[in-house]
Amino acid sequence: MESFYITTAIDYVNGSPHLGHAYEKVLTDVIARFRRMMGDRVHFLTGVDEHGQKVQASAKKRGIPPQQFCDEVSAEFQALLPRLNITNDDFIRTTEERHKRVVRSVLQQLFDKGEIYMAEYQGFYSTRQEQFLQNKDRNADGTWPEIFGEVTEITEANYFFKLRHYQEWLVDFLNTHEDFIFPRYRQKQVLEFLKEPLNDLCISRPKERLEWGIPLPFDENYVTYVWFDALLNYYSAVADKPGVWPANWHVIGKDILVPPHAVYWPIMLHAAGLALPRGIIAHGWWLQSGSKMSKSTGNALNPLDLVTEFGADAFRYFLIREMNVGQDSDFTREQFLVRYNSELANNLGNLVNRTLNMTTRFSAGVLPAPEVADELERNLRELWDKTRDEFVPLCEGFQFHTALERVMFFLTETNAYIEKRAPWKLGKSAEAKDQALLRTSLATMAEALRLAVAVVQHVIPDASERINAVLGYKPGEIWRDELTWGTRLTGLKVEPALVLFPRPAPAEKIPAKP
Ligand code: ME8
Repeated sequence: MESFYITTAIDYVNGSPHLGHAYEKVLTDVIARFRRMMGDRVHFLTGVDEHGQKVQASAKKRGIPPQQFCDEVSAEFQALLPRLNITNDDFIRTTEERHKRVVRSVLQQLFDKGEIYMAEYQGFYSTRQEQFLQNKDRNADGTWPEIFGEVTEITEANYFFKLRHYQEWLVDFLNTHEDFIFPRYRQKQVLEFLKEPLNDLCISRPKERLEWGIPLPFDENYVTYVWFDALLNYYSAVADKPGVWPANWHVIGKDILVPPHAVYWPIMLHAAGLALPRGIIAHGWWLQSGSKMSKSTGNALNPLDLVTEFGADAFRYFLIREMNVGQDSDFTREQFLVRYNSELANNLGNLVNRTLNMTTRFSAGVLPAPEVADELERNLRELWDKTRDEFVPLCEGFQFHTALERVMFFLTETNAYIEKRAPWKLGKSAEAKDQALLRTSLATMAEALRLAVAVVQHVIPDASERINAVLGYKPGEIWRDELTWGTRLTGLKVEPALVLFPRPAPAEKIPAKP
């Protein structure tokens, strides 16, 4: 059994979770569930990033101590996970003792090795990104890009980590590990960034400016820079779990790839003598009318509203079906409703209804054995084989949107098969040949449904479980064995009905134009 360790970014707790945060959890969960289906021993970590200036400022604004503030907001992030049906094995908070202990021990080790030194720093700082800036980060007209928010100039004595010393090593590493970053074109952007000499990384903040952080073990007048603290969560959460580190994939958004995850993190690990992860998945942004959904811009959607309205499965399905991992997508309610109606309610929902209805009506609720293999049955079976053969490599390559598209096509064709066979007509005939075809059509639609469920269960786990339950079916232990067209359902007693994706009220189908 292969060990598979996957993480999400840890969210800042200076605001409530939004759709972008929810997407990252869902995407990571879909990968984790898929790897479990493939037989891996999965460890899935998510959590929250609780230190730093932003959190300190947000707590101050509310007039409460930072720890109390963190407790409140972290609870909100944590509560989101079961609502989204996320199967994380662990949830880390950077204010936890287990994390602080590891951060301090890594810092001490790097300090003892001479990788950290003290110097005077003069430069620009973005609080929104918790990042020091260089002149090359400016726009052509000298202003700072919007993403950095307010930028201030500071001068202070601080501790620095020898990033520059490892620049060549990192370039070599990336050149010899061409698929370290997914999608691959982002790796080129990192190499582009590394063409300029790196500055050493300032890893401390004087306590008088920022109190809310992990004190440096070798100088208690300073706290640890929030990124140095945060990145180490991936390791601190499993430091005492043998055989889990290194991570397979860190799932993050493209905004935090360069420099934190693609430059600081590999160098930190290498300098500390720790193994590097297999790679980093950098997903795109959910946009609203073309701009990034975020806490700071105030256009963030509350994911729970959609979950309450449509259920976790529909929400998960939309996010995974709509977004090509790595690229941006615009979120619109119209598009959500289009996919909900045409793919979930119509395609999948109809097949479920027809299978249950017709089996109840024509076969006393018991799934018959197939008896005939005419062209229509053979074609559908061939389409399944093709769908299945494409499915695994697509999911292994994180092309879940295409994998779902193929499954939807298979469902469309299954519904078309039902139209062509028209069991409701066959049911009126007393001829033996028609009765055999009727039984065959019932067995065929049920088997197609069982197979489709087997390959969407990582995306819509609740619906999948409920469909198997109404078919009276309990899938076997080995997922891959489930993917062969066969007669596993013969003789099972089905339930008469199941409402999976109720349609939204008609008035809601066509959103009013503003
Ligand atoms: O960056 N669409 O936290 P964060 C898609 N604490 N993803 C989005 C998004 C959007 N509109 N907005 C944010 C941090 N995200 C740090 C991470 S990791 C050691 C420390 C993603 O709360 C974002 O790209 O600002 C990131 O991966 C995650 O949400 C947390 O963002």
